[in-house]
Amino acid sequence: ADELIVAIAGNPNSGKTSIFNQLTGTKQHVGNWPGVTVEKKEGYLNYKDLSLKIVDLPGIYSLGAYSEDELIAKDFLLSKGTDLVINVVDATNLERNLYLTTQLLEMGVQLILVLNMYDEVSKKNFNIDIEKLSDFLGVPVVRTIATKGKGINNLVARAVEEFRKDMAINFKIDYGNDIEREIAEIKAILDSNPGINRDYNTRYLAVGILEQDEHIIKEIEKEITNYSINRIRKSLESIETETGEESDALIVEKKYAFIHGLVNDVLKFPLINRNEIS
Ligand code: BGO
Repeated sequence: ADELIVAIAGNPNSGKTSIFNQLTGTKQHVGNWPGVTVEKKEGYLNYKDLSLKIVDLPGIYSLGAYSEDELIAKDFLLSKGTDLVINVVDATNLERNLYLTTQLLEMGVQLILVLNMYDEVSKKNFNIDIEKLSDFLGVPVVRTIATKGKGINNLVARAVEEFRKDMAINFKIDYGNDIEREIAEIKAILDSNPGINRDYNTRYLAVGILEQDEHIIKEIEKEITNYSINRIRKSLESIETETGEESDALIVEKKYAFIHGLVNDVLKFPLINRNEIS
């Protein structure tokens, strides 16, 4: 039978471990990520004719290059070994948790969004329009209460369904004219460079360069000519002269603005429906 590689990604304390345990039960294996002492948990789950291998990534707030955990998660996802990402978020804290989600979507991975801790949402007397959220992001959204095992069967069914669709993720944040021009310029340089792996989403890499992600920049510098590197540097400088701001600050600002707008649109007060989860 086919084996599906499923990675669980999410912020610390979003309930990743609880979801992982619900999915894999006792079929778990704990080791280390290669070369580091960070714990790597893997587990298995059978669903219909499929065998799912579940890999629990370290808990992270973003896919930057600032911590070992972020690098582990990013390397694993960029290595293209993953068929699907289960992105667990704390539903009571959407605004903070969706930052990682937007980065995963920009990377272009197949993803299912899990709004965990939904019992807390109900208690806090608000509701989330999951259809709207799903439409905005272009991915399925499910609700869970991991500690009670609620929503887990539905999560598995929807995850497998999503994998079978094999749809291209076409998520884009509009960063505004100045930045979009430079993204296009850098993307064109990367696209025309034979050293850049064809599997990579070059828009994601271009945004990463503008975010001044050291890890992405270092990897790309290995693969492209000095001439191209200089053109990319020029691109970065021209944003900074035109806007008077650092490109990474601009990108982060735009991401937060996008998420803020999105969260405002999908949060509902007061509670109108009962949040029942099958
Ligand atoms: C403690 N609902 C609620 N209410 N809580 C949840 C849910 C949910 O759907 N899912 C998880 N939790 P992890 P990461 C704890 O450990 O899975 C709880 O970091 C406690 N511990 O039980 O560990 C979960 O892997 C003492 O809470 O998350 C855990 O992503 C008092 O959220 C916490 C209260 O879940 C984090 C809670 C000794």
